[in-house]
Amino acid sequence: MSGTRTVIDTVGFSGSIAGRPPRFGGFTAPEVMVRIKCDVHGWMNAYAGVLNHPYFAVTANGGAFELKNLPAGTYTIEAWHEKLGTSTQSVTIAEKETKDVNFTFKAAAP
Ligand SMILES: [Cu+2]
Repeated sequence: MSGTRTVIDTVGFSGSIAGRPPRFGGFTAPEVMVRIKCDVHGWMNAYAGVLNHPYFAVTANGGAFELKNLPAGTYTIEAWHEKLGTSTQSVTIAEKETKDVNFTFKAAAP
């Protein structure tokens, strides 16, 4: 689950250009992350995480996140940042237990 793949490479996705049919056929398998970009405007892009479970979160402004209602078990939690890459941690959680997991990303020196 590392790196990114650009799945949508046509403006047909938005239907913004007449006569160009959409080429996007949907997601068929879990994948993190899929880059979505615009062929017309180079600065327009987004990322989508395609998962087959409900245990994911987008961080708040301060970086906090919550994964609620995880069944007891051992999990690999992966944090992803579009410029800083990924970081993983293993966590074992019991029924109704709450645990803190912290990720630190270091930006490259300018
Ligand atoms: Cu655009």
